[in-house]
Amino acid sequence: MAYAASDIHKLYEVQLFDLMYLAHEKHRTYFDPNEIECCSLFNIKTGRCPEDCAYCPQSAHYNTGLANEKLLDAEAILREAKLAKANGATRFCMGAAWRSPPKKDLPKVMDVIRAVKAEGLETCVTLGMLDQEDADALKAAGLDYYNHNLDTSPEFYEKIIKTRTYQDRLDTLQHVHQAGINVCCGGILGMGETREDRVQFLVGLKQLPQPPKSIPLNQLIPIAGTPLENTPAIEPFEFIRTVAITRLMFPTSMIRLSAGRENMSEEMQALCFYVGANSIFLGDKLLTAKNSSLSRDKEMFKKIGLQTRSESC
Ligand code: SAM
Ligand code: DTB
Ligand code: SF4
Repeated sequence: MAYAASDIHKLYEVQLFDLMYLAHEKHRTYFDPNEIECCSLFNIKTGRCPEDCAYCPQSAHYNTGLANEKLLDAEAILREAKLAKANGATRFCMGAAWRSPPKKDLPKVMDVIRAVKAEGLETCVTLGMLDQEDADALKAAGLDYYNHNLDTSPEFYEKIIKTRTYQDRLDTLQHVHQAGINVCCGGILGMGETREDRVQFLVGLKQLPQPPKSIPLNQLIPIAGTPLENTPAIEPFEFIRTVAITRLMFPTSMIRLSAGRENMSEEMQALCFYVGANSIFLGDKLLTAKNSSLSRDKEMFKKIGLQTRSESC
C-alpha cells in the first residue's frame, strides 16, 4: 500500500480488533513480540532554549520553574551512562536544550559520544538543528542515532512552533541521513491536533528519504507554564490506533512508546506493545519530566513476559 492520506484515514476507521490483529501480525513478521528495546535518556544541557515549542518545559519563552544548567562535564554524563547500562539500557540518549549545537561545544559532545560508546552502549543525541558539517562531525565521533522529530502535521506545526519551520526540520533530517547516521524521528500525540493532523504527520514521516530506523511516539506531558498546560489528554484508543497504523506503515522500524507512559496504565501500555511498540525509555526521569519508574517497568515486564533486548539493531 502506498499509504496516501486517504488510506491512513481508512485504517483509522477499521474496527479496533481488526486493526490490532493486522498490526500485531505485521509486528510478528519482523520482530519477536516478546522483546523490548530499552533506551535511557539524559539531559546534558537544561533550559533557556531560544525556541518556542509550545509543549516544552525547557523553552525560555515560558516560565516552567525549571532550574537551568549549562552543558554538563563529561564525567557527570559518563556516570549516568554507566548507571543506565547497569539498569538494563542498551542505548544512551543525550538531549540538549539548544536551537542548534554551539560550534565551541560540539567537540565536547563528540568526546562524550566516544566515551559512552566505549562503555558498550549505543549512542543517540538530540541537539536541535544541524548543518551538514555538524552532522558529519557527529558521524566521525561514531554517533549511532540522531533524534529530531517532525512532531506533528505541517499545518498544526505552525501553531506549536513559530521560531523554526517544518522545512528546517526536514533539512536537519536530510543532513543526518546524508552523514550516514541512523534517523530517530517521530512526534507528539495529544497536543490538541485533529485526526487529519495525525494522518498528515504519518504522511510526513513516510515521505522522508528513508523510513526512520526509530520512531518515538510521545504522548504530551502537559507542563505547567507552557501554552499546552491545559490540553485535554488524547483518547487512549486513538493513541493505540496511531501506534498500530505506524507499525503497519513502518514494518521494520523500532517504535518507541516515549514520553507519557507515567500517565498510562499497564494495560494501555500492553496494548501499545501488542500493536507494535517495541522500545521504551527506561529510568525514573525523561529529560526533565518524570518517567514511569524503573521498578514499575520491571514489574510490568514480568507480568507481560517481556524480555529486554540485549542487542539493538
Ligand atoms: N532541542 C532538541 C530538539 O528540539 O530537537 C531537544 C530535544 S526535544 C526535548 C525532543 C522531543 O521531545 C521534542 O521534539 C518532542 O517531540 C518531545 N517532547 C518535548 N517536550 C515534551 C512533552 N512535554 N511531552 C511530550 N513530548 C515532549
Ligand atoms: C523524544 O521523542 N522523546 C524524548 C526524546 N525524543 C528526546 C524526550 C521526551 C521529553 C519529555 C519532556 C521532558 O522530559 O522534558
Ligand atoms: Fe524544547 Fe528542543 Fe524546542 Fe528547545 S528546541 S524548546 S529544547 S523542544
